Amino acid sequence: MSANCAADRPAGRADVAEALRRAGSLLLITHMRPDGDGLGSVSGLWSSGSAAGKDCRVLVPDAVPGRYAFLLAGCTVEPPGRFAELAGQVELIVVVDTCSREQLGPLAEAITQHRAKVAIIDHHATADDIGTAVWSDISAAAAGVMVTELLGDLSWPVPLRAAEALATAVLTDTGWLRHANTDARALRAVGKWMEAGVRLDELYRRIYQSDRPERLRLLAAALDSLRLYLDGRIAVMTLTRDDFQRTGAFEDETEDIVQEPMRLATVEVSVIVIVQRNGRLRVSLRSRGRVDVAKVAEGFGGGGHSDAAGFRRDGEPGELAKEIVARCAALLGE
Ligand SMILES: [Mn+2]
Repeated sequence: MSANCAADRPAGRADVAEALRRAGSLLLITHMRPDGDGLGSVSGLWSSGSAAGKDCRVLVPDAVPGRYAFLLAGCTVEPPGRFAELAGQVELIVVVDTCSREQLGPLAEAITQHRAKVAIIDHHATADDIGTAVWSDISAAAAGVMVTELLGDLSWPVPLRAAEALATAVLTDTGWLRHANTDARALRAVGKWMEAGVRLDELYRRIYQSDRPERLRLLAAALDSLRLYLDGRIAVMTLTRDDFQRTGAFEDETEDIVQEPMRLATVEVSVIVIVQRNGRLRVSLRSRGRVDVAKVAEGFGGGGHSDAAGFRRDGEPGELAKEIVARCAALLGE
């Protein structure tokens, strides 16, 4: 019997598929600091849902990074200020790639009033009680894998741009099929969209080889700040306000820089501390597997996956870096 047989499907998947099938109007939402998975999944649902005759609206609680603007080209992206009005109008609110109120930023309070019509499609461990139809699958490499499977269940038409968006979702959350979360299920989703006409080389170029020189200079500044601890097992980089001013880079151009120290054979954990425009510190962590960085981030009020997590905090970058290194060292048994 195939793993795709209806009898084997988790209840959440059937509940969410049914909610999507029934609703005539959808409000599609993803998390703060939206990434390729959140935006790609929303975009895929938006264009496929629209092709299926649904009235689809998209609302993003934070700025859309330039790198991913193509995913929502031609789509009216509603600001968070319109949430209350739109949430009242639509039949179903679909929250994709998060189930954490904190990750919804300005919508965190308002969404609780609409629990009865909220559906969740998510693959994170942090799960608040914000929806009634909830498909949470931490084994899924990306929310885009789950949306791919849902669209198969629904038999909705999938225009090429939806296929591109969903391929982007899976490819970006798996580090272009390099990270430990890459599995056969993720490859099947990508394979499906390749068969629909998606060109992976063109997507790669559009997403990762379309940087501005300012971003490359910011990367240089980050590499220049690299400090190694514990025989090179912990890497810490810092980006200051001066780095942004000097290079002219934007705050949304820091994505994936934290990945760079993983080029070093010794590195188990990579950390980047970024001083935001508002003066707060934003920290991203990556792990090669020995340290559960979600646990580290949770200790500072954040969260994420065991191999990719983050948090925000007030403080001084050097002091915070020391604290993080000490926590990671403890988890490495040092
Ligand atoms: Mn994701």
